[in-house]
Amino acid sequence: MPDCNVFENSPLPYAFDALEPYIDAETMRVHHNLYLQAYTDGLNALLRDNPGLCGLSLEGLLRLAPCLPARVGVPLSRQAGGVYNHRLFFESMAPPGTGGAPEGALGAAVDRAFGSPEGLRDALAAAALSVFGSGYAWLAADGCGRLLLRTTPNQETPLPRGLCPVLNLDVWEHAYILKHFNKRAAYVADWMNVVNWKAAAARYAACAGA
Ligand code: MN3
Repeated sequence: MPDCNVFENSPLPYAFDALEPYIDAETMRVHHNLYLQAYTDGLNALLRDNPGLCGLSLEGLLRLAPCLPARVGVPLSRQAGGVYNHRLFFESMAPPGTGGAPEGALGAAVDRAFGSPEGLRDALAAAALSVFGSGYAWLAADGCGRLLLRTTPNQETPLPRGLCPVLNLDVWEHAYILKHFNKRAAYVADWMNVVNWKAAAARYAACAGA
């Protein structure tokens, strides 16, 4: 049997309480240590049962999943999606005052697509509020480097649609219920204070092949 990737629960790039007062420490601890860990364990179990999938990257697994029989493809897209989406979500945030603003090539693309950073924030918030039930709002780049917003249900990603994710916003209730209860709009407004625009700019540059 070939060696198989064993995915590890990558540590948060900041302390659990680093996003206070906007995102509380207990939410971050539960979200990382329980939710992302569970998806990581689920993905590893799936790879053990399907050694033919071993050796692929997370992105490679997610692009392949829709092409597989549903018996394997559906659980694979859920578990690999849960790992990919949470890693990106945690990397999409930074302690208040440290995330910068949309600048450089990202800033120019934001202005072209949304008019201004405020226009992007408003449109992203509206997208996040439009998700019914569990899912994500995404800022992504198409093959021409244009920015667009998408939403996905559950743990789906825009990768099989050929889009390159720049940042994502987790609107599953577990992302905010401990602090914001059922007030998703309050959570989204708080979240805008901890966006890591520097990481988004680096990701956008990678998407554009710059
Ligand atoms: Mn989550």
